[in-house]
Amino acid sequence: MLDRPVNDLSLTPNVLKADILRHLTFTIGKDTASAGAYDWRMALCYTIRDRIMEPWFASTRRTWAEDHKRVCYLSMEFLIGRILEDATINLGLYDIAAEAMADVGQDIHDLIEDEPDAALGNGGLGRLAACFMESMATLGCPAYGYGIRYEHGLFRQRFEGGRQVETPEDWLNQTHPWEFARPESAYTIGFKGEVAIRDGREVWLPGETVTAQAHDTPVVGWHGKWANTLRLWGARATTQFDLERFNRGDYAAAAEPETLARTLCRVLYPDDTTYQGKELRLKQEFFLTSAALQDILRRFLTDHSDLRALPKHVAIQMNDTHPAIAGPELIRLLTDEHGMAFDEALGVARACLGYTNHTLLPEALERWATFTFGNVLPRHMQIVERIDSWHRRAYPNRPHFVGIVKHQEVRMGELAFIMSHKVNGVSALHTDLVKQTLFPELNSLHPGRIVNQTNGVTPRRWLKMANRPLAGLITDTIGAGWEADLDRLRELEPHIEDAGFRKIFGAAKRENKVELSNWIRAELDVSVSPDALFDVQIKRIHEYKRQLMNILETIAHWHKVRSDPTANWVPRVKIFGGKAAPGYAVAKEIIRLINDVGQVINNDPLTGDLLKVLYPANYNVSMAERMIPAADLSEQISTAGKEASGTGNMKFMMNGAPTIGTLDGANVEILQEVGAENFFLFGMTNEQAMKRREDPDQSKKAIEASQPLKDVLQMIAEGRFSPEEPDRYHALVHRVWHHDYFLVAADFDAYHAAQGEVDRAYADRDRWLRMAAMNTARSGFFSSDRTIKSYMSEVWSVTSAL
Ligand code: F58
Repeated sequence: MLDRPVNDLSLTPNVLKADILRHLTFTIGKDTASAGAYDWRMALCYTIRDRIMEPWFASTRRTWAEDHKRVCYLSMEFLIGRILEDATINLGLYDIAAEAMADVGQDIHDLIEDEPDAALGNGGLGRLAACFMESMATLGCPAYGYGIRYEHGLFRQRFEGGRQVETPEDWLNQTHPWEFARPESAYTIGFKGEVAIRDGREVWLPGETVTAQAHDTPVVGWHGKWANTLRLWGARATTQFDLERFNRGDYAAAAEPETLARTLCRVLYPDDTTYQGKELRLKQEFFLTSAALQDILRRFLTDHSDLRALPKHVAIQMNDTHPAIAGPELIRLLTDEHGMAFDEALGVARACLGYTNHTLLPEALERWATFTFGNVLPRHMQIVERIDSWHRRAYPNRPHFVGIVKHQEVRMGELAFIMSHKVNGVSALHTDLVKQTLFPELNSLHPGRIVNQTNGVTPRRWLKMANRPLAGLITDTIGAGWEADLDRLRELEPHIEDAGFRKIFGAAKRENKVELSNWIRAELDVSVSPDALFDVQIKRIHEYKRQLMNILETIAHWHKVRSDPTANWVPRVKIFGGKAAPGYAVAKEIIRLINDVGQVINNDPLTGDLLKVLYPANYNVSMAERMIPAADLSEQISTAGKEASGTGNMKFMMNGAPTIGTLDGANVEILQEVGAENFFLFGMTNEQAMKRREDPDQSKKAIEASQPLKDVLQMIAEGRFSPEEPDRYHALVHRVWHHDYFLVAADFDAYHAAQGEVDRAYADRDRWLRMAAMNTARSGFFSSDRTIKSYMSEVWSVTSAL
């Protein structure tokens, strides 16, 4: 019943309540007298999940009945966050569910808050995959997301003496109520071993195997019209438990196969500092990819026989290079297991595959030592070499340095590029840089292959769900329907001229700020005024994102306020959030500095409420949902040319927070949409940055020329923020003076000046409200529905099944 209206009129709170009570009794095994929040939440989740089944089955049936082309999105990360509230809202059941819960004495808010985040990702790349899943479901684009069911998602962060401490995330300690285990969907995944010749053909004889087993989570779109599947692979031992060895007392050896299986799905790698020696990571990547491809072929062969037709039916998207082994693995399956000729298999694979690049940072581009690669995947090493020589023969005039295997390394970027029919960047600027700097030779050999697909975010989660007050105002002003047609936000524009509208817009923001202030008081024991300017930088901690520049500027501001505390300062609350990769020492030093600075500033009676620095630990999707609607100012201050796109920037914009930012990633397009008068632009362009780096003394010169920055660095070097260990930050200060690749010093004054402009704009309430509302009104372009529609037509050649 795909055209069932979302507000199924026969559905009343009483009907839902009966379902909840039934689940409480028969699924959870608790009675109402002893049920706690966890039990009630589970009962509610199962009740909501029940309602997804019909659209889910109907979607699957229709896809197969119409033999509809489908998208398979391969990603090492899906940063889903919580599911309950999102699914309930998409099904149009929120109000009914809230009433049903109230009827049994439970507050739905508390239950929503009780759900742990599914933190199966590091940052933007993983969250993008989650937004894409939701948009594909909303648009009726038949799709499977393929990922890994990590036992521990991204680590949990806490601060000890201001330092990041990592502990394992244990989201699977509780039952995950949204998934269905599919023990029958299992595939054998091999590693290592050798390649033998049998009947004149290569045969891979793996030395180790594990079994990949599917766990399916339905992803329901807006109004419950369509639901797709997120299929996450868990691992189990292929070989039977070795009872003989166990009985001999050799317990460790008996458990070896289980250990390999457990290790594979244990943790998500949060590291982009280096890829050296990460055999396990390579195994994880192959595990995901091989399981997904075997699944894709098995499904295809259930009702087709000619594998040459695969590209007509399946588009496979590689989310970054992590699943780039898909090229050689698909060729291996088609040739070794299904008897296709190599050249034909290569053509089929390339017609199916697409590759999205998410970074220009050379250290984050995967390369595997041929020794490691050949050891873990000996058959694939041969295939990679064959692809390389095929490409060499097909393009004899190519520059000699274009190749997949070079300097005893397998370059996954080049492999992904050569094995794809389309390669895309994630913002207009990034795509240009992918063409010019990352793959210039491949781009000229394959003109037209690189296309741009500017990222987007789902407005259902990031506006409708996260920001009730603003979503309510939007519906009251322009009517319902904008949630799935975000360009309609433009209809708000004429209303911005209306003082009454601006007032309600301001009140909605304030409501969110009051809520965040209450949370901050409860979590951090700090009082902040909701009338202060909430200035927010939340993202992975990385040098290129320049949280360091933010905290240095905060110190400069503090210094200024102290010198004249009675002047008419705009009170500011500086909010940071984010995790550093455990092996990334410099990022961890920045975290510690922010916390140390916060300690001093927050306890300074002279500045009092005029400035606070907050850094709640363990930033995740749920924390973002709390902070973004309450933000006044969005910090997007990366060194130009380094942030591929950014997606947080889009979420802030949608929620009416103007950006202070550089000409980097999607900031460029945000600026274009919202206009210079509604954006605080500062800093060097990518070209200027590249030129600037040619001068080895550039940072020294910038510091010498900036009294505020000089003072700030002096204060840090003297131990003003680390009195118990005055030289704690000597190395950090030294780096800013002498090895400032990310141009913190060179951009500092421009940033400081832009922050002054922010203060002036905020002090004029009316001006600020216009800017803020304009940001929301012009954010329609950044819906992931737009992005997905564009992938569907330009990359995947898939149409909607709705
Ligand atoms: C992010 N990449 C980009 N990588 O940094 C961001 O500009 C972009 O908006 C986003 O992708 C979506 O396109 C990103 O999040 C990672 O998290 C790495 C994954 C592999 C391990 C190291 C981090």
